Amino acid sequence: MSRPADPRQVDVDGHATEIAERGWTVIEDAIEPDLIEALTVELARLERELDVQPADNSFEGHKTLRVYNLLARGQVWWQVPVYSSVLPVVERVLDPGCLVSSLSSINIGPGEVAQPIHADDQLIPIPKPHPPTVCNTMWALTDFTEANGATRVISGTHLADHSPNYGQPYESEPALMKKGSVLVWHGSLWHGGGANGTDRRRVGIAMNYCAGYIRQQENQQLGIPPALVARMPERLKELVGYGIYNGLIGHVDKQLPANLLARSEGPEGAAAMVWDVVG
Ligand SMILES: O=C(O)CCC(=O)C(=O)O
Repeated sequence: MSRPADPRQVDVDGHATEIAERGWTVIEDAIEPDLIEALTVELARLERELDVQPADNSFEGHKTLRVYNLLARGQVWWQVPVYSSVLPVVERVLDPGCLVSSLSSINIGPGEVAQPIHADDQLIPIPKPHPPTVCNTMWALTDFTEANGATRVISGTHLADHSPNYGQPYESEPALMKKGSVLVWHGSLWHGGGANGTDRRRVGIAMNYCAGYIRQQENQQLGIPPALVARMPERLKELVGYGIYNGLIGHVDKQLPANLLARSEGPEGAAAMVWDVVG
């Protein structure tokens, strides 16, 4: 396993403030080069072996390859949700009870057009603006340039009282990143993948998180075989949804879901629900 970038180098407060104020931030040089290399090789293998083809719709793209449910597709991906130079920023934006919402790749091919501007939380029917219920990240496995389709963002829109109209053109700017950097944004931020006018692919890993009290976008409990989850480190088990939020949400007969997994290494016995604590 690769060693994560030194989390002490990451200004968690500064990044969280930037997200609160403009809706997005870039953590530069966040990913260790050997992990970038491992993810790049593994993604290429998956795309080949799964014979991944573009979905051919305006949202997922016409020349874009996406592989979903990556945590079920190899242990190299298990390093991503818990990565120590990124997760603390997400925990500051949501809270430490946050969950993996989805983990997928977005490989934008030459000639791809821009994705419609959207907000990742726009299907959640609660009035806006609201505190972040979603916090998403894009790991740059290649440089992200204006020419090759860097994610386009519209600063400040996470504070708007509505979501964008799908398909309407908006003025936006590219979130430029060097390979190895990570873009983090508030789920209400208006954004979209850029057009790729180059002859090279723009490859990113979309590591998306949500608050511990809302539903995950990809169903992690069904999508990842429980026997596989049982082998995950405890923090990753919590992040995929086998913990309980605020001492209550997600329990099974007052037990931690992680305890009910086959071969779980978690503590045995019933967990203290919030009911027990309040007396
Ligand atoms: O590929 C990108 O840069 C952004 C993609 C995105 O926002 C999405 O698919 O929801």
